[in-house]
Amino acid sequence: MNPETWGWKGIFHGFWQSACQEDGRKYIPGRIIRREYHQYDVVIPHYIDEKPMLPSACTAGLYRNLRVSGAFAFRTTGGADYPVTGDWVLLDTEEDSLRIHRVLERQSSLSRGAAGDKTEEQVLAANIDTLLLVFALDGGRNFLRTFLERALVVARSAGCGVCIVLNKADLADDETRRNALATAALAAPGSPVVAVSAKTGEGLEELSRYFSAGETLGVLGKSGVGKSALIGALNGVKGAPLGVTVVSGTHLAAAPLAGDSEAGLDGLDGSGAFEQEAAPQEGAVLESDRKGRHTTTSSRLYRLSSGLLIIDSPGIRELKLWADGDDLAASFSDIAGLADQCRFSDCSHEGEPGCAVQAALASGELDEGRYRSYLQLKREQAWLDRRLDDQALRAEKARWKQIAKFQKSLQKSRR
Ligand SMILES: Nc1nc2c(ncn2[C@@H]2O[C@H](COP(=O)(O)OP(=O)(O)OP(=O)(O)O)[C@@H](O)[C@H]2O)c(=O)[nH]1
Ligand SMILES: [Mg+2]
Ligand SMILES: [Zn+2]
Repeated sequence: MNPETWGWKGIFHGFWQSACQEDGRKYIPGRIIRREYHQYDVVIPHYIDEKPMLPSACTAGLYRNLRVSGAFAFRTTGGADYPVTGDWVLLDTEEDSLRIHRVLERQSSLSRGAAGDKTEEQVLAANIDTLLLVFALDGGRNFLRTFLERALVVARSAGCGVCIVLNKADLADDETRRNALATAALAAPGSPVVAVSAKTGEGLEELSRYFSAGETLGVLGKSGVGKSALIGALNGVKGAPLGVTVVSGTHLAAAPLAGDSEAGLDGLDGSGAFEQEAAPQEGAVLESDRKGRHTTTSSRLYRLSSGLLIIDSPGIRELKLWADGDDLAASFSDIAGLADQCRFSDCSHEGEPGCAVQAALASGELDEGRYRSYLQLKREQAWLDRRLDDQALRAEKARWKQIAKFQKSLQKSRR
């Protein structure tokens, strides 16, 4: 089982080697597959070509409930620095237990503004190649254009690709389906949009054709739209054996659960490294209808039988923007293109003379609803920029105050 099967890329290899050199340690790389508060489940893949990098005491496998090292906790400033599901981390022993010493630079990070008054980044998952924006065509509020537009800005800011999935197509009539597909295509020009049903399997083959083994997918959507059911169903596509490769079992900190054998890591041989999870399975669609809701409570990385990696995440109620002006402009490239033609370069498009956006609205070229979403998101984004500037200013002031204090105490001691 080589590391690529867990999403390892050349760029991480470079980060790993320079970190080892910098710190003079033989770090072991691993991927976070689950986080529970400050405990992490980490997969250490087998490094065929890098055997000497693995200390002999450590074997490939799944390690549960690891923590960050003391030095890591000391160095970090904010919550966003801590590992999340999908992160590649560097491990080393500390006081006889395996600890996380570093997080390798994220190639993408799915973030939103944290809940509450603090303006802070909350990272939901990392190193996602393509994010599935999942909606349900069940007639309720599970497919809203405004939410899709917001999610697209968030995905853009995350730095990953996007695929729009309209689930529960089995519950939608032809017209609902057509309208939804058209709305999604308008909001996300260029991104794939697929109507599927985790229940009947419709559209799943088309969806899986967009991805290949070793790629990491994420899901983003409201609770109950069928994210977990979709993952279970994708795992069963094309007659592949059912069952998701994951963990369950005892809390064994820093103890290898798998032998050093290649087969041990995949877990499909039942070696004990991985067990089949009851949660998302193809049967979950019918199962949970009977037994009540199986709502997902923490993000978790699954390795499907096809070799595709997917991070299942809890449903989100609120998606506060964590993005900059460029992310917004990229998601609304049609409006950004018009804005370039406005008479004033700082045009707010809310009634100035010579405004190309207003002209496009009047001619019907630009959709009114899309325009309103844009204004709303732009206001929110500008507010975020101001808050971050304020915070940076306050931090800078505090730093100078500290320096002044230090100088004063120096002068005192010299007297
Ligand atoms: N009819 C129909 N029902 C579905 C489909 N997909 C999922 N469901 C049902 O929708 C409900 C919610 O599915 P989940 O997969 O738990 O939804 P989720 O998005 O993971 O929800 P959270 O984990 O709470 O975020 C379950 O009762 C599923 O059986 C589908 O394609 N068609
Ligand atoms: Mg779920
Ligand atoms: Zn304008």
